[in-house]
Amino acid sequence: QVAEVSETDPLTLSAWILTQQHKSVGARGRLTVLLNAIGVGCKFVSSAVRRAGLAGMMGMAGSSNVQGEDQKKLDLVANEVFKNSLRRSGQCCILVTEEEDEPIFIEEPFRGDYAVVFDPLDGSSNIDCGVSVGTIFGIYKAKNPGSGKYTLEDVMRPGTEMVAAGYCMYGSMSYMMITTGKGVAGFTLDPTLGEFVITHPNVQVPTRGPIYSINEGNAINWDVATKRYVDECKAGTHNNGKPYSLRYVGSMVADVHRTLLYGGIFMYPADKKNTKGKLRVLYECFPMAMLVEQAGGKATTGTKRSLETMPDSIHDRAPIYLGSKEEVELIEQFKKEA
Ligand code: AHM
Ligand code: MG
Repeated sequence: QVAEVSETDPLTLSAWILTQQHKSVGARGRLTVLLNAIGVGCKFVSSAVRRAGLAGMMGMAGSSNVQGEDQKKLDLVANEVFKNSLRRSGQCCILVTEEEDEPIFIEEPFRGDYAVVFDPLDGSSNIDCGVSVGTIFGIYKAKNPGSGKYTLEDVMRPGTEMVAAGYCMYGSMSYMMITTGKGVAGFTLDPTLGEFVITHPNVQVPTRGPIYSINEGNAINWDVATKRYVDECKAGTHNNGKPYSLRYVGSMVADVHRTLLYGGIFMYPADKKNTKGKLRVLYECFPMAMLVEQAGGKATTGTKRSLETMPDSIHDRAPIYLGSKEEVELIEQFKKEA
């Protein structure tokens, strides 16, 4: 899956986005501008994440530094960065961010035809200890482009209508995975160039993978199908008696990133306490489900394809099981049998 990077001719994210645009008949380059704005936001956040400990940005919201300036927590900084970059791109009409209760309607002259849903810094419990966090985003095209009329209905839509989605993981390196509905491409931020260069031109999630990823601390509240699946992972029932490995970072971006590359399954089920699970439909489940499907994997709520969920509010939640096709199909089968 990994491509060699040419030292003298690296394919950068911006160049790749342009080539995608050239493939779409009638494209006017607006999505290109928007995706570039997201790329810039990710670079900014990547650099902020790397400096966070030194710059005193760790968990310090509300406190002030020696100059008496207010210091912001990294997730609030990331939110401001993306809001500004998206607004300035001139391509957005509505933004939905995990950090804000209300949707943001972009005013003229900055308004455009795309609605962007995002989690600027996901995995907040991992920020202060330096473990991987990430940005997740999904993009819809407004229902009536060019009309100047934009409503909440432009974002309250199933994930099948997203035109692009992706995430950036701020880990040992910063990785960007992106789809515009024609497969998944992966980029790695070259810190010396300050550019994302293509390293995974065509990501394919393996059809099986002996890794399961779930917060097992919630096991007491799981449903029958989830319990059965995890028990069978441990027993190696579907792996010639060899038990699966458990890997759980607690940052969705990191857990999904590993699942895309190594295969296996990532689960955040509904349980007795959280009857809709934890993860947010619009800016956590949908973008990841679109990426996984575009990479040949599957994503389900347990009873239906994740992307076909209709969110009932912008911060709605849904259970999710995603990853290798055959692992997800086992869960679907167990749900039916339960
Ligand atoms: P956050 O948006 O508050 O960071 O929460 C989302 C995160 C996901 O990244 C991760 O998959 C999940 O919460 C972990 O939850 P838990 O700590 O319950 O296992
Ligand atoms: Mg989140």
